[in-house]
Amino acid sequence: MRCLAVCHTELVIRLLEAVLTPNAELDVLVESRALARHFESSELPVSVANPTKVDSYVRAGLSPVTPVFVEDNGRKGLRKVLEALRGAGGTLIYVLGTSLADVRRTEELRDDFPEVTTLTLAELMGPPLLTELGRSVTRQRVQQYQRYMADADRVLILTHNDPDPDAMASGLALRTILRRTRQTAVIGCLQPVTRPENLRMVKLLDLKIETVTPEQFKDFDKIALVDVQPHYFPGLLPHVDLVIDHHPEQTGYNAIFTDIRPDYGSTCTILTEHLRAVDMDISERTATAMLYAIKSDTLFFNRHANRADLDSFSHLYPLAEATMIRKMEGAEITAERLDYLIKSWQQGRMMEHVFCAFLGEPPRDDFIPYVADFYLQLENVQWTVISGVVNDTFVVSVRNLGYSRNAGDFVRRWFNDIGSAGGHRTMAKAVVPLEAFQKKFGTYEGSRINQRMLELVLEFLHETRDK
Ligand SMILES: [Mn+2]
Repeated sequence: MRCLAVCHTELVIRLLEAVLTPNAELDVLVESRALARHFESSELPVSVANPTKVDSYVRAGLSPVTPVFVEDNGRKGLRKVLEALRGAGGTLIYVLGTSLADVRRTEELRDDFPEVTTLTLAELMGPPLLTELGRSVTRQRVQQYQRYMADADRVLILTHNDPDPDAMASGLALRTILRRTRQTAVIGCLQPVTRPENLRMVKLLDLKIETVTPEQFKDFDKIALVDVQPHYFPGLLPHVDLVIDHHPEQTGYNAIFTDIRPDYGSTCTILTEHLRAVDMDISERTATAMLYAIKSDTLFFNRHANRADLDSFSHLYPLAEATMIRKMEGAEITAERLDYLIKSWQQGRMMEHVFCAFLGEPPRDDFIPYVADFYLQLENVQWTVISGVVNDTFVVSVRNLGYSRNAGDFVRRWFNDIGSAGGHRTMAKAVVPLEAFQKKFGTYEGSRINQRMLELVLEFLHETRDK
């Protein structure tokens, strides 16, 4: 491809040469003889011509498929240059400005020259420059905590209970950044992994996630939290050195270093940036875990994800083992989950597009959201409300298709006063001590609990419809 540039400054000519000439031929047209002389010894063909004359472009061999870059030097002549280019048959015209004032001026010409594309050096250079600057800030921060943790004998990387892929992969990533081994940096939690797909990840990647007790915290010289913040462990942590998390920022704790970014889809995204900032090699196993974590925490970019998540994903992708991720994702339906799907289908109730079922006392609470997600896929179902009792706690998961009332409002409406209740428009959860549930709703018998839940949803939906 051949390109033509109409320029006034050496910098812009050199810039275009550096960017374009590996792939394209570049001819440069300048008005000033003095400027042309700067390129006498270079291989770049720079010729002197009047850029406001049609003839100049005809002689330069301009065709409708030649991209033309016009440097806007802020002088009045731009309109004449564009008219001459058009007169010579040019159609692929890019005006290159340096300032916002240039953009405004070119925009005034837009009505007369709709075919012209406006670019500024600021927007061309800005994104990579800002990324680089951001990386330097991150680099400083990472180097600080690397130094601070360096002389500790043993570090505890603590995650939330029942660690999910993001928590576990963040542990691996942080261990890499701290240049430590399994022995000198323990990834730990108070309650171990239970969900089948997470256990599968542990097995396939040979992860060692240790269950620790609060009494053991003092055996570690330094404690780092990933994918969780100290308020999750009220009164249990003697001190916290480092917190890296993407959940909403909590107050009321002291940590030496924190990096909390609630607008990120996963903690692994933050840690990918840390690893990149200090040019750390990421092993295939760690990259695989982190890629899987970003995928699962963002529901493959279906839930809260931003540019940084996409960027980290594409950085990790070539480093990870794709077949391993397919294995980790594996079959979602296990025999025991199928039991609960069948049970809820036989005992559940469907009314006004709401599917409501009580699972009794499942051995783990993940059966409840699983069943709620599953039945939302069923034809004609718009809401699912699935409940069960786990360790004397009444747990309810609510899902809807997103175009009706807010699921979070529903659980807060009925359960906020007796337990914890919260969530978003399409998914919400409430966890209530069984005793408190019975006291407020006066029942604990399977089919009646379910009947009561169905009444609560319908009442909620009707009261909002009447408003
Ligand atoms: Mn997470």
